[in-house]
Amino acid sequence: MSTSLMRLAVAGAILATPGAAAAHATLEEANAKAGSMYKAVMRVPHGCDGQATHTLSIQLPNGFIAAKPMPKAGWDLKVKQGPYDQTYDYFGTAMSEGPVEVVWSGGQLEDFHYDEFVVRGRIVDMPDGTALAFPTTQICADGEVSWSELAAPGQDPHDLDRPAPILMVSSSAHEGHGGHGGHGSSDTSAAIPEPVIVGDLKIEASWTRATPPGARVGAGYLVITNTGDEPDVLVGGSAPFASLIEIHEMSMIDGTMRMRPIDGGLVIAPGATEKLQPGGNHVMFMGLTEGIEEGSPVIATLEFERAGTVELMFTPGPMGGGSPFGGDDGAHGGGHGHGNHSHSN
Ligand SMILES: [Cu+2]
Repeated sequence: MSTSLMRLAVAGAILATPGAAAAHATLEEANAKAGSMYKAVMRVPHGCDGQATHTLSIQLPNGFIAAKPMPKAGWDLKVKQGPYDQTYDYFGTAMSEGPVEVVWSGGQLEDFHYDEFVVRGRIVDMPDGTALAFPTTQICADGEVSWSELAAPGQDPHDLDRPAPILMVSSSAHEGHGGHGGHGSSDTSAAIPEPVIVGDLKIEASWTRATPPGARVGAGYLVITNTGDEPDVLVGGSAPFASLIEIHEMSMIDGTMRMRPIDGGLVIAPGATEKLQPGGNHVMFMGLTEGIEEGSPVIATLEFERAGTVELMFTPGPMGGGSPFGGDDGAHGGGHGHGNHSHSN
């Protein structure tokens, strides 16, 4: 049927029926902990519109690293390698690339059959409540079904015709203190530096992450409050340990979270507090000329359109870990440390 492709191109309007909701490709276990191994079992309940599926591909999200697919009898297995969104620490090894897509082909999943496709990998540390999409495509003789739609902000995922299978990641930080063990920093959280005031801006809790050997990029996180009546814009900065500073945002591109420079910089509206944190907006230290080590704070200069430049100390947390100040963003109330003024270093 040569019309199948055209029908697919106009998507759900034609094919969506209430009954179809039960037949989505889904993950058997849709919840996992950050910092754990996760076995993604993709459940595929049928072929495409009457035809058998001969090829199935799963795109692996950022933050799901060192993935290994399970071979299936009767199917050829191919793993596509590619760059990760950042350099991750994998048990002491810097990992900046790896499997990004798995393709099983040459099989025969009949429309009236059900099958499962398995990939195991590591979920890196990420903020509580992060949604990881595993866009999945079934290819048949005359067309394909792509489970790759993502809910826009405020949209109910149930309204999607072809939703991408989603894994919800919860943070082990919510289990209380010391959940990570090993690096020993959880019960000796670094003192939060005094807020730095520059113009109408109050800047708090600036931190970074220790980088694995050979890493070329690092990220900076901080909380900026605009106490004035005019908007200000974080446009960039400079640092002696990096060749360039960019201000990045995260956005969904082709079903994966990717980071990219924010056009024109990050606006801090009057009265607003902007939290730059893992999984969201961040300061990107590009072209690291030296690694960032836990216990050795680094100094960088940030530049704001109105407030001008400000020198900040970024306290490194553990490699791939959370804020050295304890909380998700380090900006929880009270208990500011002494003798750790950002501007005096
Ligand atoms: Cu970035």
